Amino acid sequence: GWTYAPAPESAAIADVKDRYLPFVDGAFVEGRGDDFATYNPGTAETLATVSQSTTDDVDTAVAAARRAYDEVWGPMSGAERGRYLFRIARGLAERARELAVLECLDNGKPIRETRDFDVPTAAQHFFYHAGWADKLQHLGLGQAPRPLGVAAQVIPWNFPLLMAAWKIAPALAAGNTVVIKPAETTPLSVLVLAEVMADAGLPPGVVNVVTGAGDIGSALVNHAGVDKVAFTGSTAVGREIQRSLAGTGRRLTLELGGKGANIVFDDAALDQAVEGIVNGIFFNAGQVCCAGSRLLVQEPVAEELLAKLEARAQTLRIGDPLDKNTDVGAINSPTQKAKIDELVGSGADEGAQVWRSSCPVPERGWYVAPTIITGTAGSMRVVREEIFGPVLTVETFRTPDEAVAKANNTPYGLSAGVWTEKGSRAMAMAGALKVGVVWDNTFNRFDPAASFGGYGESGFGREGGRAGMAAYLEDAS
Ligand code: TXE
Repeated sequence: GWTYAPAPESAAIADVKDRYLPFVDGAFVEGRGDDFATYNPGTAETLATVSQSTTDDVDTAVAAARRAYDEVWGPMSGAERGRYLFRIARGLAERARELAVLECLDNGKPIRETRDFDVPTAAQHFFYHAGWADKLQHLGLGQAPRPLGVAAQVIPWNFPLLMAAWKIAPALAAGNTVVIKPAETTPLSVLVLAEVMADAGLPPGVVNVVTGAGDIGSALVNHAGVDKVAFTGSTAVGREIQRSLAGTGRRLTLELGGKGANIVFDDAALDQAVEGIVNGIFFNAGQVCCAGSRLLVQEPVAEELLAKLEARAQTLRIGDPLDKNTDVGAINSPTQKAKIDELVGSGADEGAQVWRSSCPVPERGWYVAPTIITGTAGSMRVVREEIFGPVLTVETFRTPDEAVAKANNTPYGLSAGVWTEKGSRAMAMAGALKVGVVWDNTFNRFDPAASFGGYGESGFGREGGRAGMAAYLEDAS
């Protein structure tokens, strides 16, 4: 079984190297572009420099992935592929402490989260998908399911290691090879994952990691040598990718933004709901696609719930992500912080009331204190747009139908939470909400066996579970 690594201490900062290289065809090689810096959001200082890939490097990586697919990984038996995945999972577990520190420093999220969630869940994804590799033909995914070929994967900065595991593990289990591009602000943990994969003996070219920003992401997803594209990121970029891939015959899955509703009925266990709401919007400082960013509360309990919620939010400690006592860490980049501040400002300008925790916030680094916005109207930007920060909007409702109407009144459709002691009501709500995942009396629970994905502008395709495997197979449905 999995045991958590001992709590990391700041001394582990020594694990961070000065400079990182892309991983292509089984080796860490210089990119042909200029170096770029990645920052520690907790202090706003440079954390490391990274050698940048060019479009030529993307060509090299795709060619390596193609060769590895044709010659090694495609022909390999599922059982053998599974053994590599198990080795990668164990390698992640062995380096859990180092990865937790690195992820904390590069992303800005609290060490408690990277230690207890990001890193163990990434390892779980490899363990889970390792088990699929030799069983595909038994599970109704076609007679002898065929992989798609070379998968191009572009991932965001909010769960760098976990998103990489989430994408790479099913691709490899199904027999595909991979070229992946991490986000430009958080490339480090994915490059350490490449080291773990190399140490596991993964044949050269099976997984390649290219580095850089959107231009390299675009070159990768539009590369003619790619058979499948998996993207997680903003709705705007997802739309652009879908447009540019139209008519190419390349398979595409998109996991985009969200505006999840957390719906609290008057019969809910309110203290438990408060914990779920706090987790739903302040976990990873709200930089979560499935965040519960809109609280919908039934009128009779609205006042009581809000008082409890503000009192609880006031107890959250904001600050140094490496401190084990920190609840809310830093925002990943100054751009994201500016976006959050601008949206909260728009709420105030449009007449909403903004409550903010008075917990002191460090002077250096990019922080936003937990924020709750009341007195909102459905037309306000704070209610309609994805804020992607520790900012909760509050609306009230009278009837279940009104709750459903308000929850569904968004172009997104990724997640929702329902808080009620009445099972029949929870089931009815789950059926009526147009979202990919509904949590009942809990929030932000993930399991590699459960498929995850959205409706509408939250994208299409599922990741995890059987549906996630099908997304990497030719004749599966
Ligand atoms: O996302 P981008 P950004 C939302 C969230 C956030 C906003 C902007 O609301 O505030 O998007 O974030 C790569 N072709 N989400 O600007 O640009 C890019 O290099 C191919 C929600 O950081 O979409 C990075 O690797 N790739 C989301 C990745 O796409 C391109 C998580 C994501 O960056 C590209 C992230 C292009 N044209 C943001 N342009 C979620 N679903 O959780 C950029 N990239």
